[in-house]
Amino acid sequence: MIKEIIFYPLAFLFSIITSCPGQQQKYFDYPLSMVDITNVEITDDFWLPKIRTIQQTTIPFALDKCTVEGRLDNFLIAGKKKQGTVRGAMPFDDTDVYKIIEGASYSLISAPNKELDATLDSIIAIIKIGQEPDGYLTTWCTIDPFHPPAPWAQKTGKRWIGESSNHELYNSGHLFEAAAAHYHATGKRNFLELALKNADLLVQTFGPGKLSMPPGHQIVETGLIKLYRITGNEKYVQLAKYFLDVRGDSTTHSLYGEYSQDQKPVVQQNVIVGHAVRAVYMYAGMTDIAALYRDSAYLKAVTVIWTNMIEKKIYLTGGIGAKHEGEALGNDYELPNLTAYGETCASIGNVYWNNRLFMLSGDSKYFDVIERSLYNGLISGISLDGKNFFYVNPLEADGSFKFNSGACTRRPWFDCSCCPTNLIRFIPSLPGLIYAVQGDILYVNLYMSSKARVQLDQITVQCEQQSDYPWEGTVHMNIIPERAGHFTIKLRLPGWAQNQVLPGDLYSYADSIAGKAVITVNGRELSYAVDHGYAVLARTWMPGDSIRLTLPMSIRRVVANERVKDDENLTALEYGPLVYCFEGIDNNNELGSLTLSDHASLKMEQQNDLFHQKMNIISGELRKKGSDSVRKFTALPYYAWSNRGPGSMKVWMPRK
Ligand code: FUB
Ligand code: ZN
Repeated sequence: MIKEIIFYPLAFLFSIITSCPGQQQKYFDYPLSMVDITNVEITDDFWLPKIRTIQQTTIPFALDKCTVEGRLDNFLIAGKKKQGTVRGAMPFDDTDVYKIIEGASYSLISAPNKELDATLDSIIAIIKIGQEPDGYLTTWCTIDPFHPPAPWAQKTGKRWIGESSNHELYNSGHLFEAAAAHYHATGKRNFLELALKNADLLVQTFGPGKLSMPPGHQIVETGLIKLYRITGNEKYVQLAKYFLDVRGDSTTHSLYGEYSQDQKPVVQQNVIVGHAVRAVYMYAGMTDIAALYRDSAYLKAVTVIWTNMIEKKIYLTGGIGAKHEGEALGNDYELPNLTAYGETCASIGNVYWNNRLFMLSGDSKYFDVIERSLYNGLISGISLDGKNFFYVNPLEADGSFKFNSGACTRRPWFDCSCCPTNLIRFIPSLPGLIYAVQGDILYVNLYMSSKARVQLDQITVQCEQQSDYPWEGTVHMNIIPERAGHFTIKLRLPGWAQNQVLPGDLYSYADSIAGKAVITVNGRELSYAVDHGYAVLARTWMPGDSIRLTLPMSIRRVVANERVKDDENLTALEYGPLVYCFEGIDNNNELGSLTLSDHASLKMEQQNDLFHQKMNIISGELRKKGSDSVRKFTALPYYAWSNRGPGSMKVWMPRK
């Protein structure tokens, strides 16, 4: 099982995490673990309203859509409690229901709500009706396998045989992820039992000498591993690994090709290709396998693929996917702005993947990717009111190209509503990303007001964060160990605060940084060592010690690598972790004829009226092309664009 260990830091070898008390685990695990969401309370002015909006607005809204569009009926029809043919438009409509349960479960941790808890139980009872006695669960196939709810699905009449497009294993994967979250949040087994029954059926069905092909759309791999963590059942890990190992193996199945990352064995893959969501979900699963098996071939593959992404294929907003066709990654440096895809789900999947890479390495570069996605190309997916969505997140709009699934602005829902329900499942899970631990080291990865209870090896620590991030770069922390004790706090120094847009040279700052990160402890400035992007504060901490971190937040100009032809001679603006954009509505609808000179003076001001919430807006002067006349301009955070109907928008502006 242990192949090679050369890629692993020594600490890894000795850090076997046992997640199932009382059970002897055969597998290894990540050397770092995230501080569990149940131990973190967010009090932040930026994120808490977003999490609340998901629970109070988006979840009821999405449940209503699922009801009206027949997603719940499908479970009843499959279980013969209701007459009818399959409803909906996609063979994976079941997953929207699972994803809502997942997000709702996470939201119950931070905001207990008996009514929502009971609603989830009644939905789970409906799902149970749609499950076949042997555990099979994909409603359209149970209702009528010859009539999938999409013309492109395969009518094989047999379970799993059309897996390259039919999404039965994708349905299982989301079922497992959601059931794990529901069990974690509520301690109830009602949903988990359905998932385990389905997982056991997969274990009986797939493997060497049985059905041997990979999922068409990945996610079952990470879902199975979550079930393993709960149950300790090693067959789930083995099946997850099998689903990855069988990919690209033409002796077992006829290959699906690059679109599904099934062009060659996963450990031989070295570039990020194909359908973007499938890709990042798969790499997340591969990273789990790298950790659980300490498999150096898996580790090498995800590291090389990540480097390709970060150096050549990621948008400034953290989005990935350059092409509408196939919802896919483009070639190296192919990053068009108007026709960018940047699917919201891909940003979410990229966060899941980068979080796992962080847990393997303790390197803050993965959190630079997470933070960039989070504050830009991920939350851009949801409107400020929580009821309108982007499936596609371009970096430019002309007001007429219908980039967003047939619309040139946000839409309330889609026939394929993967992105709204992925936002529902992801955003309430955010508290689980802030802190991590390894031994007696506490990592602080994200800055947002919060209170956490952290168990280090030798000591329990309460940690309170107070900040106005991303509008200001000062973070106050109160450290309250249960007693005086020696341990290390590692504060992430974001790439942007160290003059690095992202790891690699795809983007760079065209101006210079104003100062460096300053840290004081109990009012005294400290000099600090930097390790893998973290300021290291190792000392004896006393209850009531306070830290102040001041990050140099200022307006920055970014330029892209000259090989990105679509960004040639263009510049973009950033402030802290935020990418800014220019909307026609604020700029006299003249975006096509304006330039942003390198010397234009730029001003940051707080503008709380525009959307009735705190927001920093950049203003300055743009020059009209070919003339000396200047126009005052306004740029706002990218995530907030298109909250006032269709219109033009640009992230990148001509410099001359
Ligand atoms: O195929 C399931 C989901 O629907 C994908 O992840 C999205 O890209 C959309 O195609
Ligand atoms: Zn999506």
